[in-house]
Amino acid sequence: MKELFDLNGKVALVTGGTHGIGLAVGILLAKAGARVCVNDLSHEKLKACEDAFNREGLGVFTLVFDVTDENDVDKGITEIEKNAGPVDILVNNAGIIKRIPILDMRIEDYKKVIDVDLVAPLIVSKRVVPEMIKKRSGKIINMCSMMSVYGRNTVSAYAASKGGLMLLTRNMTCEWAKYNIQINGIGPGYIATSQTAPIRENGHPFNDLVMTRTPAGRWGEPEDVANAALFLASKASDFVNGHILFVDGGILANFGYVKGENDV
Ligand code: NAP
Ligand code: GCO
Repeated sequence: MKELFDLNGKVALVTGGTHGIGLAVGILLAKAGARVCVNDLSHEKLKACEDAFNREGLGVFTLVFDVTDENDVDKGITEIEKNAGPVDILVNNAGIIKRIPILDMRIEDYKKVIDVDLVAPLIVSKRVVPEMIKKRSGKIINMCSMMSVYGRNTVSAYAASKGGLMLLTRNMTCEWAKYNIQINGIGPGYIATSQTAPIRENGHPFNDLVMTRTPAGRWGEPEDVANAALFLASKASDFVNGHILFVDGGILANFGYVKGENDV
């Protein structure tokens, strides 16, 4: 049974994994035996990431590269291949959000979100897939969102990116599943990280909305998402492909309810 989730001998790359969801994913994959690599834009955050892994008695290979820059990605993956080996498990986790009403959003801001959240997963996947094809084995996990299927005011660029990433995941599946590569997405709901801190902390009214719209009645934790990533990174999901696994406490199942009704 344990071998189903044993990642010993596997090299995993978690992009943007120095904190939040990515850090939880990296630590859990390392606990399952993977040789985990994490990239980020900041040396300082990578050092904090190393400390977090070390506190768990785990090692991690960290390096700086910008996932939106093809040359930087090529150099970074080459470094990983030299130091750890070809990437077996790719978690396209790096992402940004800009909460700006459409009419106020500059096109350059829209394009920046698209570049990180939608183009970068393609750049990194294209760089690592040839080795997966040679090995006839690989796992790609694209960090989508409930915003892959929902919109909301001020997050147009983000939702457009995550919606596109859901369909990019399915198109990767169409082209690469025949090489025994499983490409899936994870669609987190509202998770307590630095990305959602502005709409969660200090009594922000959005927190009330999330608490009432989420049947589980809580914000998700990064570890909730990491658990799904372990499944999609392991043998247990070898026949799961093109799937978006929503980890959302039931929010997508819920149209909503009158406050207090659930207390019955
Ligand atoms: P986060 O705390 O903002 O972390 C995102 C990470 O991506 C950061 O480490 C960031 O590095 C890195 N990053 C951004 N641009 C990059 C670039 N060009 N190159 C390399 N790294 C880059 O976000 P999170 O909440 O953990 O979310 C992680 C992923 O889950 C994202 O894709 C997000 O869209 C998705 N997600 C989050 C939630 C949620 O509720 N939190 C829900 C659904 C989906 P720096 O800090 O150095 O900029
Ligand atoms: C927001 C939030 C969401 C979450 C997540 C929900 O402003 O609505 O940041 O976009 O990050 O994507 O799944």
